[in-house]
Amino acid sequence: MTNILVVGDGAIGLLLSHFLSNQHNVYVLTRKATNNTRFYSRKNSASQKINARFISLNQLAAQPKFDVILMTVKAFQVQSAFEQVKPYLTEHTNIVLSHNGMGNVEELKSELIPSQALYFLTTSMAGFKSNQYIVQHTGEGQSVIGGCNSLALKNISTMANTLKSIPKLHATSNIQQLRFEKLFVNIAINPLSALHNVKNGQLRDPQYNSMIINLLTEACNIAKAQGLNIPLINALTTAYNVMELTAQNYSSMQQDVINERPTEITAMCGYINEQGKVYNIKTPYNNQLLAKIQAKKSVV
Ligand code: KPL
Repeated sequence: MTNILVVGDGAIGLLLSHFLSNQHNVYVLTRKATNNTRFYSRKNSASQKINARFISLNQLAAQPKFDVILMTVKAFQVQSAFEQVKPYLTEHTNIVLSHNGMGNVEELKSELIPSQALYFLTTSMAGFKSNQYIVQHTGEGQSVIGGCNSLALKNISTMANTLKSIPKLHATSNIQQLRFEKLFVNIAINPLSALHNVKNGQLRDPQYNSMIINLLTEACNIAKAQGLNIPLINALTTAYNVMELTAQNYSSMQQDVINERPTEITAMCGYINEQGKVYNIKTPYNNQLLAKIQAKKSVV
């Protein structure tokens, strides 16, 4: 059994904790009450208790050593959350990042020693918290894990095997491509669903087609400038598949905007805007959505 610390108890943190705790000792670092039971709920089946231990920061030192630390906080929270858990890393702790959008990998890489592997996990699994303690699993979706430093690239199959209780988990050898593919999905779905306050599936409506094509054309141009080959048709096919798979779900950005929480827009359209400046590529559609989401309250 592996000791896994999940940092963050948002919807994805709770879903992953539920699946991983079927096989491992899972601890979840939370800022909320630690003595309340959390539940996993799926469609019409009975809710199940999430079989993990919920702990606060001041309880970290009293726990056994962690083999894996899975960071499920949002892109803009990763650096500060990592500083909090850093004192509890062993020489061989594996770090797994999982968030929407780009950023953080280079920064974390420079904080780790060669015997600490760094991975990135993307997931299209969808869920939301119907209250602080219940996560509703609303959408099937693939999860893909890739190595971000030399040790992780070498050990990727072992890590994928350790995390195999996560449904539909695959390993990849090309992390940057993997992250870009997920970025495309998020750029196509998240800002539009938040601005129009619609479920992911409603974005298949023809009125959104040209905007989605324009957003993804710009993102493909940036990927190409970075040496990645992601044809527009592939990006569109994947995005529309995820809309289909998560049709009844609200995206994380829609939920953030509705609840007046900071969004991940700077790690999505903001990244395309920033890279556009680096490569001298125009990105007016991503810039437009970046500005519109930033105009909402509580945006980071
Ligand atoms: O990642 C997602 C999110 O809501 O943040 C999905 C469900 C894949 C849609 O972009």
